[in-house]
Amino acid sequence: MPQAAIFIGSASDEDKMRPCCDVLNQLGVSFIFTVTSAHRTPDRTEELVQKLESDGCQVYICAAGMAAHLAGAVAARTLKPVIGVPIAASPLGGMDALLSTVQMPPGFPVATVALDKAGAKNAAWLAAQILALADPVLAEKLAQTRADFSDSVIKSALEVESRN
Ligand code: RP5
Repeated sequence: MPQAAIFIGSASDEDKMRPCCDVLNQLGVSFIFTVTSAHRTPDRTEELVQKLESDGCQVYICAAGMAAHLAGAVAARTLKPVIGVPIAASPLGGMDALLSTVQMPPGFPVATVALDKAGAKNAAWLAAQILALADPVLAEKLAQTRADFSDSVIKSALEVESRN
């Protein structure tokens, strides 16, 4: 049973979302990573959510570009948390996907993170934080990772200062 699902609207989104898989793998969170489109494969999107709901998936991460309706389409079909990653895939530089993802009507929230790879990573962290509410081992891994981030800043500070 995957704990999380990552959907991308097109194979062209894959490179930008691989960092999401990397973070989940690093934290030991099980997931499926697949392509489905709100517009091109609406039936597949519906079937995937139905199957994952019955398999016990706890959180969805949806990444799409342009008129990005994938996260919203999933949010309409589940009560589990849905995290949206807007992808910059058009001459509008991702503003189209950002607004399409974030501006959900009341009652159907999509927790929208940053665009592209930064958002991909934070989508994974946020999904892990949600799962950690009921998983003390994962919560400890997250705490350790925060400590590692802190250590790396201190190390960088010492290196920069040593060059003064
Ligand atoms: C969206 O349209 C996808 O998520 C992708 O970001 C964008 C372009 O898709 P392709 O034309 O590259 O398949 O649905």
